[in-house]
Formats: sequence, C-alpha cells, structure tokens
Amino acid sequence: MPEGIQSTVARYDAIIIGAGFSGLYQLHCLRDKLGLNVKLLEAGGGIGGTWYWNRYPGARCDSESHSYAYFFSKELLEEWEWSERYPGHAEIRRYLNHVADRFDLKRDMQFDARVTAAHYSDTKQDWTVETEAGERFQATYLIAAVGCLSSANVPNIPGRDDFAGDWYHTGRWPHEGVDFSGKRVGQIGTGSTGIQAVPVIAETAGHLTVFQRTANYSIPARNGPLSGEFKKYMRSEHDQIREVVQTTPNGHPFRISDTPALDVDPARRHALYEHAWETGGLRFRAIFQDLITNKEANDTASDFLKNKIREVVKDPETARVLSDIDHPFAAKRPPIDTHYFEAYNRDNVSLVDLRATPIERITANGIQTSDREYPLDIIVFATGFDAMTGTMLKIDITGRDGRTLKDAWHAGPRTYLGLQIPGFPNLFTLTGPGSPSVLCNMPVAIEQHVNWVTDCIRHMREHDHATIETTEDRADDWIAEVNRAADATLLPQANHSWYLGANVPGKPRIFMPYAGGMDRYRTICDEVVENGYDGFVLTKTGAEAAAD
Ligand code: NA7
Repeated sequence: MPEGIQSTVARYDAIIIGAGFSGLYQLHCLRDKLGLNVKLLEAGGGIGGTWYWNRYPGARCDSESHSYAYFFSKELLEEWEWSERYPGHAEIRRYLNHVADRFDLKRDMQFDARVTAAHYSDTKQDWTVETEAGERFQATYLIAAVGCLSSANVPNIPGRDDFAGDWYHTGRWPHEGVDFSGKRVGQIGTGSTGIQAVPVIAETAGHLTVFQRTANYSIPARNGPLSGEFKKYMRSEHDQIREVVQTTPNGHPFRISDTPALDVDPARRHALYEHAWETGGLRFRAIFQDLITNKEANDTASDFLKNKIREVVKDPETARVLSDIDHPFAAKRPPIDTHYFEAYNRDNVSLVDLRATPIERITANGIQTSDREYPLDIIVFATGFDAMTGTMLKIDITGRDGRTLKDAWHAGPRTYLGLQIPGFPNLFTLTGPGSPSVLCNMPVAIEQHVNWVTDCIRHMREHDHATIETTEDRADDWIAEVNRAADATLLPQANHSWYLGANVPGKPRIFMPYAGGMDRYRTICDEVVENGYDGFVLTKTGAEAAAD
C-alpha cells in the first residue's frame, strides 16, 4: 500500500462509481431522499463522466439541449439556460458542476479515485471496493454509474508504438487541447465522433487525411444559438417537454410519426425528407413510423441520404466512397454533423478508403496502407469505445461465492433489465447492458434507473431486507427478450456495430441495449415493483438466504 494511504476501511451505506449524469443524481437521491451515508468514487479529476473525457474538437451532444438535462427538479429546470440547440462538452460540464454545487454533492465525492476491484462478502453481505491508490471502502450497496461509452477502444494496429509523432484517442483528449496548425493529421474513424471532429480539425490542420473503414450516414445538426423565445419556451413548458421525453420510445423531445414510409407517395415522401433534412438532427429518424423496422421503408431514407452526400461532395470519387454505405440508415447510431461532408470539398482534406486499401501498420512516419504510406505528424483515433461492458469488466468484480464478473459475462453481458446481474447481490448497474440506455436520450434513461434503484433500496430498508439479487432464470429470459426486441428491428444488420460489441475484436457478439423502447421498458420495470420485485430474491437482515 502506498505511503500515506489509510489502512482502515471506511464504511458507507452505498458506494457509487462514477461522477457523470447517473452518479450525481444517484448520490442526491440516496443521500438527500433516503438519508444514507454515501461515497462517490470517480476516476477522473472532476465531474462529467463521458463529458469529462470527451473534449475532442467538435465534441457536442446529439440530443437537443432542452431534453439533455435532469427533469427531477423544477427549480433546476427554471434556473439553467442552455445556449445552443445542442450542448457542447464544456457547457455540459458547467451544467453538471452547477447541479453538483446546487445540491452540495461534491463533499461526498472523491476524484482521481479509480476503482480497480469490488468484492462481495457472503458472510458480511457487503461490498469492499478498492481504488488504484489502495484505498478501501465497504458498503451495503454498490452502484455502478460507470457510463456506457467510457472505455476507449484504441485498435491494436501493428507498429502503434513506433509512431514518432503524437497520437490521441478522442475519448481521452488532453485538457489543454491539441494544436493542429500546419500539421499533417490522420484521423481513423468516421462514427459520430469522427464526423464531429473532421470539420473542426480541418479548420487549422495543414492537411487532414481521413481513414474510413465503414461509410456512414450523417444528417446536418443545424446547430446554432437558441433564440430568446425558445429559451422562454424551455423554462415555461418544462412539464410538457418532460411528458414527451418520458413517454416516447427514445426519450427525445419529439414524437415518432405513426405513418409508414410506403403509405406516402414518392413526391410527398421526398418533400418530407427534404423538410427533415432542413430541420436537422435525430428528428430525421422519426418522420416515419417504420424506418428502423422495415427494410423497404428504410431504403427510401437511405437512398435520400446517399443522394445528399453525392450532391454535397464535389469530387465524384470521394462522394462515391462516402456514400458507399453497407448498412440500413440508423442500424448504427446515426451521426449528426456540422458541415461534415462539406469538409471534403476543402483542399486540405482527403479521404482514404480502407475497404479498398486497408491499414497494414503504423510506421515511425505515419500510416501504411496496402497502397502507400501517409506521412503524418498527428494521428487521431476516433475509434469509439468498448461500449456498455468494457468499463465494468476492467474492474476486478467478484460476487457471491467468489464468482468473477468476467466469468459471469464470458459469453456476453447477463443482466435482468440491465439493473442487476445474477450472483452479484446489492450491485446495481445504472443504464447497464440490457436496458434502453444508448438507444434513449441518456438523461431520461438515467433518471428512470436512478429512481427505480432508489425506490428499491428504500423498500429494502423499510422491510428489513439485507440483500437483493436477480436470478439466472430471469437473466436468461431477459436476454431472450432483448434479442427478440433487437430482431424486430434492422439494428442487428450493421457490421462492426458497437451495439453488438462487434467493433472490438474478440468481444462476444450479442445485442446489448434493449430496443423495445423506453416507454415499454418503463412499464416493465414498474410492473416488476407492483408484483413485489418479481424476478428478484430479497433476503431478510441476518438471514442466510430466506427468500421473501
Ligand atoms: P463508433 O461509432 O464506434 O465509431 C468508431 C469509428 O472508428 C468507426 O468508423 C469505425 O469503423 C472506426 N474504427 C474502429 N476501429 C478501427 C480500425 N481498427 N481501423 C479502422 N477504423 C476503425 O465510435 P464514436 O466514438 O464515433 O461514437 C460512439 C458513440 O458516441 C456514438 O454512437 C454516440 O452514441 C456517441 P467501423 O464502422 O467499425 O468499420
């Protein structure tokens, strides 16, 4: 144990891992509503979770700001004012810091405290949590608020350590920023992140070479400052906005049309797509009811979007490579952008088609493809995340009978409702795999989960329950339901999708988020409670395993 580190074990009712949207609200609920003694441990040096780390050029949320917020406090809704249609990373951190200050949360948080291990004791019925620095904490409840996109995926391309220049992953961006002026920059990756970064990096780079493996759709975000009128609407109509976000399948502040795409004649359909393109953002996905369930309907949107790429991008070969998209629209998370395709019309931006000429290795000078070497000063990895499970699996977690999480999840994540894992009593996973999470506007999914966990712990304390744990059978049933929900959509049809874990070599291929809709999911969770925590086993204080 390093010098100066306490050797005694601090004791709490609950430990929360992570100071993002979910950790902050969970701390507020457990401490201020239930009166528990809570400690929040955070690996980063400050508040923000995903937004603490993602500071790359152009980093911005794709949810509209008036819905990317907590809805639990009327006062908070009335006093906070977003400045743009989509909040940038710095503004989101300001918001979360404001929330933490307003509810006096920081006094129970510890930063630079990366949790490396969490072990459950069958005899003591509690968790011991250990940080990288060797500090240990004990608690009855352990809440993983670790985020879905927090474990950076840096591909293991041969020669990476040989590179003589600088390289960065977008999800671990230096706080002081990176100076691209006059530099030869190579960017690998054209997902949501890469698509945001390209136009901004291109503004100062000497030359930007984008290495694209899978071509992607993107819709203009149409970002801009919010008008005074809209700000007034946000403040005065938050009840109505809340009602929409909490009752739609995806938690966004707009309803999904109930018209199937093919019920509309082609001219009218085209006009509706044009209108949605001009409106911008994820609303595009909502203009027809069946875009993510019916391939023929989806083709009408895909064709429209591919044509837009060809209209915008002047060089025909670049336009061909960018529009040669192999998956249905929205089968992967659809990016939204600010002048992404336009960036390819700049003299200092060029595109490399990795499908035609794959990367062979990274050299001291740059990137070597099967065709040639691209000399570079900086490489930007916009290569995404070991999503939804990566962060949990990096922690050495053992549950009942010393069973490791790695073992429990060797074939893919096993949870009931994305809330609990069989064999891991009193461990709750906020927006865990098997919950709508990333298929929903995140703060909406987070509030529902935190409220559920808070009510559950309240129930346990009121009824003298020592532990709660879901069962293997229930996890099996829920995995089948998650698969059924995904198979009813086009989502599993995208290769390399991080929804499937297919972007990380060796990761089990299983559809991780629940695609049945946040509205339906909320009802299922409510029914579980109404039926006496159906699917969970609750044991009485002091009892070994007396099922309730
Ligand atoms: P994504 O969506 O996983 O995108 C990662 C991109 O990096 C994607 O274009 C990948 O191509 C590419 N990639 C990954 N590994 C490689 C290798 N080895 N070689 C070449 N290209 C590679 O991550 P983002 O950060 O953009 O977005 C994550 C989420 O954050 C997003 O969906 C929003 O919810 C917010 P591929 O498609 O796998 O061929």
